[in-house]
Amino acid sequence: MPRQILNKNRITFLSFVVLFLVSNITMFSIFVDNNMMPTYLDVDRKANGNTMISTFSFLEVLNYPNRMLNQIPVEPNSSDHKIFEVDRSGNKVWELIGLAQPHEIEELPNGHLLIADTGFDRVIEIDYPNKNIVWEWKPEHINWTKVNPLWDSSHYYNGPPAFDWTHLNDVDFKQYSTWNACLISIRNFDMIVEVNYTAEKLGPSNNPDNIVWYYGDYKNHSVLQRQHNPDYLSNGNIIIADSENNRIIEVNYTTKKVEWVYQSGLDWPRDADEILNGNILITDSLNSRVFIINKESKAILWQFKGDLVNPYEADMLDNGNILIGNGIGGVVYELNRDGAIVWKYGLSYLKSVVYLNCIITVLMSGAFLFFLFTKKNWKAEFTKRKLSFSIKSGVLISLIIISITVLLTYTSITMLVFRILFSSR
Ligand SMILES: [Ca+2]
Ligand SMILES: [Ca+2]
Ligand SMILES: [Ca+2]
Repeated sequence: MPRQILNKNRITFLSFVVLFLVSNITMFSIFVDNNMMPTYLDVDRKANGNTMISTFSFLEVLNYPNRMLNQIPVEPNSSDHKIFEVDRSGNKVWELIGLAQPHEIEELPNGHLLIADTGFDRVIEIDYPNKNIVWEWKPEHINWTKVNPLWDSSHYYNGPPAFDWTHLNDVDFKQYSTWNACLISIRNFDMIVEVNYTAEKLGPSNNPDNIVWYYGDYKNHSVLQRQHNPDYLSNGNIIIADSENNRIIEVNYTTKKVEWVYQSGLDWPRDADEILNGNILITDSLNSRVFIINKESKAILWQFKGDLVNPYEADMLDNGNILIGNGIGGVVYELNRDGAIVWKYGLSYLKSVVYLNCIITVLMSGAFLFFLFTKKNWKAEFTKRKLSFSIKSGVLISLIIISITVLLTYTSITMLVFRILFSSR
């Protein structure tokens, strides 16, 4: 009799293990094959209400986990790396492929797009909605010694200018009264440069004389360390997410002195924007949070952590909502100031996996409990094997409670594991 029970137990247990594996693998394949689990980097709301999203697929991460490290170029027309535009209903209305981990999109006043095409080490301008490249700027073409006589080629070329050697990760645009400028972040140079865009467009382009300002110095990490998203401030200074120094700094444009620092509890911040009233919106990537501080007092005025996994950047929209490119979380969010989601694009793979596994765990534990309570001879079991029975029941009931708790509150373990696995710097 006990032998039979044990066999049934085994069969039930094995069935559920198989169910776990099959359902998880199926779900994973569906998400990966359909490019439903991308990494969202820059997200911008356009004047027409659509949203521009720069992304690369999770398939890319799986196939080439060390692409950047080993400088393995992206195939020229790979659709795994792209920028696309979605309308309010989530319809894709425009798409540009042929990029490599594009990190930034900047809509110009004439409707053209500036793109930081990170892996291909360049800034390109596209005559949107066409897709012709009308300007290209590459650090590779710059004679850096002309920018600073102390910089010879060995200063920057710690390898041949192959794929992703500079990791050029941002471009910002500014209209001065008589000329226009681009602020470009060259991460592996630990440096940002301001380029005279007007002069570049007149040509010849990629002219070192058109670099009118720079900040940072290769490997001098007390100045900058692998930064992201430098922006012009309204006072003319530059704000920079000094990512691997875990701080946000404001640099005086004239003196190049650091005028303001925020570094309280940051872990790889990748974006800091000046918003209304001079407050600062910060994307704290490895802490998976987006928050707003008062610039003077540095007090946190607003914070959102729910369902973010390694977010890349956030913008405050004209309506006061916050748009977030949720890194490897698989979803772009627009939140109101109460933290409620008012618009989203994409599906959360992580969330789906957690839900699926919790549901299976509840079912599995429930079935075991049912089996225990109905098949066992209560009185006999209690006197004979009280301890083992109680432990079994206790463990299963705990599993159910834990699963329900995770189902209800979400986040936690799976999120943390994914964060650690895929937060490649
Ligand atoms: Ca942008
Ligand atoms: Ca930016
Ligand atoms: Ca931003």
